[in-house]
Amino acid sequence: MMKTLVIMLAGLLLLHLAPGGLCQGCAAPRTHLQLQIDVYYTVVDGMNHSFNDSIFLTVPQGSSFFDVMAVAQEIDCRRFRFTYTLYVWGAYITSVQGLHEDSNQHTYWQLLSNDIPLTLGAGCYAVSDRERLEVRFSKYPAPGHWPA
Ligand code: B12
Repeated sequence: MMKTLVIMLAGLLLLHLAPGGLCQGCAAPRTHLQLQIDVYYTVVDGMNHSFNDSIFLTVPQGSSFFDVMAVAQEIDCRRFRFTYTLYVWGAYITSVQGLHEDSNQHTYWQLLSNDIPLTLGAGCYAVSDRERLEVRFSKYPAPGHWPA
């Protein structure tokens, strides 16, 4: 009786320790490896057309737009370097590749995903697999000229 119990417990332990553990055969195998996703990241001077640089990146799932920018900067600091200022909303991108926003000229760095402007800042926006991310030097309307 005791021997059977010990054998059963040992069997359960082995099953638990085996690759995939008790999830073997499940759709989502249990793994401690972090899932990775691929994104395409572009920095473009949309005003003076002085540069337009892109890079394919593999980043951990759950990464923010800001994380992607930081990884690109680490890989190629010349093309993807950027600066930011912290506000209550989070990180506000102030320059890319040495080109600074200028409130007197109403220029800023706009964030886009698949060509659509984001409604969240770089630090809050979680990127998805195969997403096309862009930071574009753009112009915003002068105060009093915002669309209704
Ligand atoms: C005006 C404005 C802008 C102007 C600011 C320049 C200027 N001189 O006016 C411009 C057009 C440049 C802008 C840009 C963006 N904005 Co804006 N903006 C606003 C708005 C309408 C008013 C801010 C303001 O003047 N507050 C009053 C002053 C006295 O307070 P302040 O703290 O000093 O304001 C500064 C900061 O708010 C900063 N700022 C402006 N936008 C953003 C966005 C983020 C993420 C951060 C961290 C800071 C920041 O610039 C302001 C002026 O210096 C707010 C909405 C609101 N009602 O608050 C949205 C708002 C803050 N913006 C927003 C967004 C998403 C953006 C963009 C990311 C849009 C994009 N797709 O690119 C970009 C920022 C990109 C970047 N470079 O990081 C969101 C933030 C939401 C969030 N949870 O993250 C808001 C809340 C609008 C919304 N969607 O509801 N914005």
